[in-house]
Parts: sequence; C-alpha cells; structure tokens
Amino acid sequence: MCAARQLLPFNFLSCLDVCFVGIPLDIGTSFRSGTRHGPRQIRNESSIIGAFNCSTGAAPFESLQIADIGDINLNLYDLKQACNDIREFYRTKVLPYNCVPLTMGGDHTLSYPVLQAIKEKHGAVGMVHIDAHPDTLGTMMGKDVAHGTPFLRSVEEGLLDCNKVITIGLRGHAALPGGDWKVPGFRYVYAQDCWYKSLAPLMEDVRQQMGDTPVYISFDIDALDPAYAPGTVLQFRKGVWENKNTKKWGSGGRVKNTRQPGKQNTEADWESSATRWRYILVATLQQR
Ligand SMILES: [Mn+2]
Repeated sequence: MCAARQLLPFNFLSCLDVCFVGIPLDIGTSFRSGTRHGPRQIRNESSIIGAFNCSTGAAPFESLQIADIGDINLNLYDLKQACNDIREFYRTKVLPYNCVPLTMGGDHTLSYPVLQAIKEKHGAVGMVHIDAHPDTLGTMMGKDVAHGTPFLRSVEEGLLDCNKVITIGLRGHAALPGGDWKVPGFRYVYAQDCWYKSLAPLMEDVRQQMGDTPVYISFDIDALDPAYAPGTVLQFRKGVWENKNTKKWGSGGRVKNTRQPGKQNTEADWESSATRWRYILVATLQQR
C-alpha cells in the first residue's frame, strides 16, 4: 500500500529545503473513500510538471532543494493508530531537520497529528485553512477523531494560535450561520465573499495578521468547484474561485464533470483532482 520501503535515507533531509510527504489515509472520511490514492496520483500527474511558472516568475526548483521522501507507512485498520504513525513520523523523521514538509493527503484527519508534531518544535502556530468546511466538529458518529474534527481537537490541545487562524471558502450545509462550529478567535470567509474579485487584498491582510508566527497551510481540495476536482470526499458545488466560466457545476467549467454525487470515484476523477493538487502544491513554492 505504502512506499515507505522506498524512503530516502533520513540524513538526506538535512540537505533539503522542502520535502514532499505522502499520507495515504482515507479511513477518517464520512462519505466517499479513495483519498489513500491521492499521493500516488499527484505523483503520476506531476510527471509532466514544468520547472517555471511564466505567470508568477517562480522557478522553485532552481532556488530550493526539493525531494519527495515517499509515503508514511500507516495503519489503515485503526484511525487512532494511523494518527500515531503520522505524528511520530513527523516528530522523529521530518521536523528534526530544517526542511519544510509539504504533505499530500489523504483525508483531513491527518492535519491533527501533523499539528501535534509541529507544536513540539514551533509551539502554537497560525493557520490558513482553505476549505468548504470548518472541520471543527466535536465528534462524528460519536468519535472524536475523524475528518471533520481535526481543528477542534487542535484547539483543545493548544496546537493553534486561535487569533491567527483564518478559514476561507466555507459553503454548503457545513457552515450554517449560527451553528456551533465557530471557534472564538477564528476568522471565517465564506466562498461567496471571494467570488468575482481579486483575493490579493485579503491575502495581504492575512500576511499582516500572521506576522512572524509560523503558519500551517491546509488546502482541502473541495475548496475548488467539483467540476475541477471531482475526486473529493464531499462534493459541494461552486468553489472559492468562482468566475464566469464556473457558473454551472459540471457544464460551465473547462473540465466536464460527468459524475453523479454519491457514485464511487473513477480514475479520471482522481486524475483531474490530482492535477489541480499538483498545481496548488507547486504554486506554494513561490521563490524565484
Ligand atoms: Mn472540506
């Protein structure tokens, strides 16, 4: 299942600025599974990656030492054990080095053990969280660890600086106004408040808010319209980046979504989603 036996020697990480880590986890999801295939699919789609972004001028592979160090070997029969496996991997294998990890999931449960490990090194961190959902539920079906609960667990354990957390892209039934999902201090931006305008002013505001505090960035692929990334767990129509080409789910976007909600993912769904993920990951490496 995992590529752990192919991991590079860990002293290699001392030479890296950035490492990609795969977490093939999907046993925390409440609906469609399959995100265990995410890391591998992102790698497949990345085989045609370009080294230079002509829009931003970024050429990250020229200015940073970057390597993919493989997948974490985790227990897919026990979610809490899987979380332990993830936390210990980051705590002992990644964070001792000055190498910035870029994690490829995997369902959103994984952010909880990753943040646990990060706290040991950095203390409470800020967070830029881009997602259709707040992921601050107390429990899901009576369980405290699940893909909808990682950030409430993180608050309870002091892993986040609550005055430096912003969730962007909320929409659908997961974030009804007046619900008990809001965390004091967190800032929330609904998807519709991002539509048809530049997000540059908001991002400048976020930079000011974060200041010099270390920041964890979490990007849930369902922040995008499922026309562009249909291989997600929960499909909510309309994404955070709505424009004139995405007014109708599945018919207005550049990518046709022929799936129906509730059906199992196909390889084409994963390919489409992984392609977007690849772009998002590399877009975070904006050094020139
Ligand atoms: Mn989500």
